[in-house]
Amino acid sequence: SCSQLWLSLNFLLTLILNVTQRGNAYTNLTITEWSAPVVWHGTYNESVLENYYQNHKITVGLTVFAVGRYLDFYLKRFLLSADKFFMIDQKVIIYVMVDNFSKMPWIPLNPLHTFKVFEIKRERRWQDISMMRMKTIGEHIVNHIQYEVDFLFCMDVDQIFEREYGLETLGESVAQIHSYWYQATPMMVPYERNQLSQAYIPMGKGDFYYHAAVFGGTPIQVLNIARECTKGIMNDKKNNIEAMWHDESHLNKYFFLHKPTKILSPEYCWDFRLKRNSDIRTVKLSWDIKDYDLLRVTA
Ligand code: 2GW
Ligand code: MN
Repeated sequence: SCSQLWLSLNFLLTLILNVTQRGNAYTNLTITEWSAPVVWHGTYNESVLENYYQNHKITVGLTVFAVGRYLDFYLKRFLLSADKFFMIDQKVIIYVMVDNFSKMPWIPLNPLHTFKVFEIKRERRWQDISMMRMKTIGEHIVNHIQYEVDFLFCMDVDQIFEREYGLETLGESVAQIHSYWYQATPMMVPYERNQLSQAYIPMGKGDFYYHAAVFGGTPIQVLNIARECTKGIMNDKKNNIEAMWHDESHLNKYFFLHKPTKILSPEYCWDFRLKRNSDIRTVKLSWDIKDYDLLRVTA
């Protein structure tokens, strides 16, 4: 009958939605199965955090790479916004890795914030520019960063801080939910599916799809992330394989095996081209514009 058909259609639809989308109950998930907080705007108390850190002085590090056209186009905007919104009132060291020291934009910084600028060699392929960041981050943590900061973030340069990005984001190991996939179930997300790749995650497994544009933690944890990802990338190279989303695929594999202790909501790395629903209350960091024609021609 008609109503039976309607019921089974309804059932089918619910089934499809359950497989492809995290239901509404999950969109504002504030704690994971392994009891890690998922930080959304409004889930933390700023004055409690500020009081605590008043008596526990810390320094926060931030690595950013700007090579080739990304140095001309993105770095200055990233740094200006970081100085304004990243860990206001905390000591910050921004580790800037550039391929041309003379192009460094020396913007004036808040007195608690400093730069350390390093010249790195430019990889020929853009995929390698992105992936080899993991190797460089690891080397710098071993050589000096571990003695200089209590927490470290590693970020893409093609983004802009929009609002206060503060103490609520600090943790042992911190992962960023990718804004494109925050409502998707693990079945749907673009994990690496080639079984021969070190980044392989079996269909249906996994927790969230994490964005490699932001990750962090204590220097020792970030060192472990960087080392494991570098190992995976190098092993794949040896076997002539490249994971679909490069370092991001390997980062997702890492956080699949070693669950992050804190997760940041898509408000912490939002793409304004996406339709914003009521989940996204305050955007703290947003994707800068991407003009592939302009940026990727010589990469
Ligand atoms: C990258 C791709 C194509 C052409 C150039 C570049 C490029 C990247 C470059 O010429 N110079 C440069 O400094 N980079 C650095 O690598 C820069 O810090 C940039 O933010 C980062 C990652 O490249 P990006 O931002 O163009 O990649 P997305 O935004 O597509 O990022 C995701 O996927 C990447 C792997 O494909 C990474 O995992 C990245 O962390 C993800 O956010
Ligand atoms: Mn990016």
